[in-house]
Amino acid sequence: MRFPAEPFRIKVVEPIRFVAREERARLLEKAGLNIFLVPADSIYIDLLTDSGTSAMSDQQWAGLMVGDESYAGSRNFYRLEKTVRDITGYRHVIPTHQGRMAENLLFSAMVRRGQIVPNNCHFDTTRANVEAQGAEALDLVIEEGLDPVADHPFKGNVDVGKLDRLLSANGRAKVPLAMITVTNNSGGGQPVSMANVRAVREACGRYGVPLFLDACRFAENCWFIKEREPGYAEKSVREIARELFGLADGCTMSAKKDGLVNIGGFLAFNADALEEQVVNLLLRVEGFPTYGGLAGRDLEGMARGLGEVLDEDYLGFRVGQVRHLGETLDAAGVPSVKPVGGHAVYVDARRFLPHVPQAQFPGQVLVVELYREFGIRAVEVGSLMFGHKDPQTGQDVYPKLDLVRLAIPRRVYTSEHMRYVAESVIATHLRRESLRGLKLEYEAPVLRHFTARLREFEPAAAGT
Ligand code: P70
Repeated sequence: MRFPAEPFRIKVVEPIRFVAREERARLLEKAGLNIFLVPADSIYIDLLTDSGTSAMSDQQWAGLMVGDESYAGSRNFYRLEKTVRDITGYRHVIPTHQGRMAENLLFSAMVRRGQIVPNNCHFDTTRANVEAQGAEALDLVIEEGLDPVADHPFKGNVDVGKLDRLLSANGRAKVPLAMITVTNNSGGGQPVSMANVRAVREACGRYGVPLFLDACRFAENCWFIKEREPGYAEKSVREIARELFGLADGCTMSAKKDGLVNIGGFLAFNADALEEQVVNLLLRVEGFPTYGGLAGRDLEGMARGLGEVLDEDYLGFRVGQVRHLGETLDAAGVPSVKPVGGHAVYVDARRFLPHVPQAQFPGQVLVVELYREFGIRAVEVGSLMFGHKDPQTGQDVYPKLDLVRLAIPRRVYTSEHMRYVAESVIATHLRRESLRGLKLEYEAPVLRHFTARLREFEPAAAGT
């Protein structure tokens, strides 16, 4: 259960506040028990997301001072372009302000009404951008990827048999591109093997369908390939990344994850014909192609971050820190998705709180408790986020799993912070039977988890 110590030391500190329990309880009440509505400076350890929350290095901060804010032809763009070309091998590099804009540009250019885009699992914004074109976003992850306790080294893999059947039944006219998300965030941050990406490439190749990677967490995925896939232990993560990107025709990237920056992203690909369409759209909605909605200094931070994320001492520490949290919880009997993914530990709230039915949001119960008692912010990925009424029958529909994600920001928290998180979750688990379900008081028609308001059941009414 050991992992490498931090391969960095701390030069700048940012104080975090541990507000009193009564204050936390008051803020929660005011927020309608919705953690998205609690001000961040009243949170002690914030595990809401690993996106845009990384600590930049001294080299990245120094890079901000050499930002060239010219409207066109900024030197930082050329550095970013070279960095992305070196890592991916793709010819065209289009910066964007974050990942979802890269998705928007790609799907606007390539996807039409009535078409189907397969993926292992679409992330929410990817799905929304596919659906905005009037197309279907289809998830084809392997069976094991949907089972929280199945032990498989690459639970993010695509079911190639299903993909092949989809492609042979529909062909390129109906499937304009295929995607693979590395690592598979919606499936628990699980990696995809090189062999699987190669098999997907071959299936797509047979039907002339281009393949794109949703590459937000590509470095973490490559680290898992090095650790787990036969034949890769002696290869550098940089070599593995080059091979991985080489199997696809392009990628979308939210650099807020493995770009180690607080804002930024890009779309990269080989096809010359795609460039013209994408640039024309970019000019209308995002900016000139040498800045793509970002300042020159942001481009420099991204170029430097993309280099740093491939450092193997960093990756060993990073993936080790997340795994250690997962294994500590596991050893204490806290149920979670296994094996631990690259960026987060997902606690299984249905098994944690078997006495709280899905209609009473077990995941959110745990989220509320972790903040009220310990000042920790996690995020519910379950009945509150995905539950809805069936438009035909009017019945409530719940997702298979109610998970609580503890996403670990990169280079931000120390091992002592992680020990505090583990002890808090374990203490909550020990008194789990005293936790009560929640009731929705307000829900918006779409993406209700962001604005929902909830209330606790009175003790006498619990379970009814
Ligand atoms: C997360 C964030 C973003 C993301 C992703 C994949 C695989 C694209 C994007 C979009 C979003 C989030 C969720 C809950 C709370 C806060 C933030 N994922 N593809 O934490 O990228 O945000 O840059 O447009 O995971 O998982 P972008």
